[in-house]
Amino acid sequence: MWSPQLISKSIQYDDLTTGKIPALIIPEIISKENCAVISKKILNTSMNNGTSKFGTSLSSHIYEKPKYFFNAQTSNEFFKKLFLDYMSPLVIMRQKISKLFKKQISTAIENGMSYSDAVIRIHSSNDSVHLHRDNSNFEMNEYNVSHLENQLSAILYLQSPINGGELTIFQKMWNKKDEYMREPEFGYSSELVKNIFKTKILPIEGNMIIFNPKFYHQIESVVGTKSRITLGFFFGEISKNYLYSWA
Ligand SMILES: O=C(O)CCC(=O)C(=O)O
Repeated sequence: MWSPQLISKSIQYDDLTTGKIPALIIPEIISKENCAVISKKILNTSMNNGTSKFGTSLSSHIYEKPKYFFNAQTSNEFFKKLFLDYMSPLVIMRQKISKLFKKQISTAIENGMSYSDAVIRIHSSNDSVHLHRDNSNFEMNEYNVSHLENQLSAILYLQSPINGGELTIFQKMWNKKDEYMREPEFGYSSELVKNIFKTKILPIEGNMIIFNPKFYHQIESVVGTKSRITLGFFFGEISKNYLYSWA
């Protein structure tokens, strides 16, 4: 059965990159109490500046490389300040990944400039994310990270919604020929995954998941007044023992 696996000694990096398993769940890497404190801080900041996304992402700077690195600097500073008062969830995520795969991990550097560390996303009632994939090696080849081998995605759930907001992963990897099914704005036609086996992951606060972003995936509609908050980044192999991450 193709279903998300809980962390265990037998899980290998390749199990995710080859698609043998859809995702890995590492439960409670930070406590629910810490999740609540961090989420409160994020929501307060979000209310003040009216944004539902914090942090610079490569996908919104595909053709603006200098601007991406400039914004990444500001956003990395912002995260340092945001997580100043307690053990940074970003640091904890990296430590877990490093221990799990026995590889070092740090944010990618290109020409002496740092990539963006991470992105926080807030999804409120009725928000959903359409079918998409996030492998960067097709349209982002101006950036060195797009050439990294075996790219994966790490997401930490900081706040669970009352209901909904599941991550659905379809057992189908992106292929260049799927581009004709691309929807003009964002993502792909749901026709692409009609009759394709799928699995769902509940966004449980404190849990980190690792999955292969080449698999088509979508976020189901959030139900209720509590928003769904995540912290995420991508990573790939710069060598067999070293991972570079970016957002
Ligand atoms: O938030 C999640 O569960 C998955 C994240 C996702 O789909 C994305 O970052 O593209």
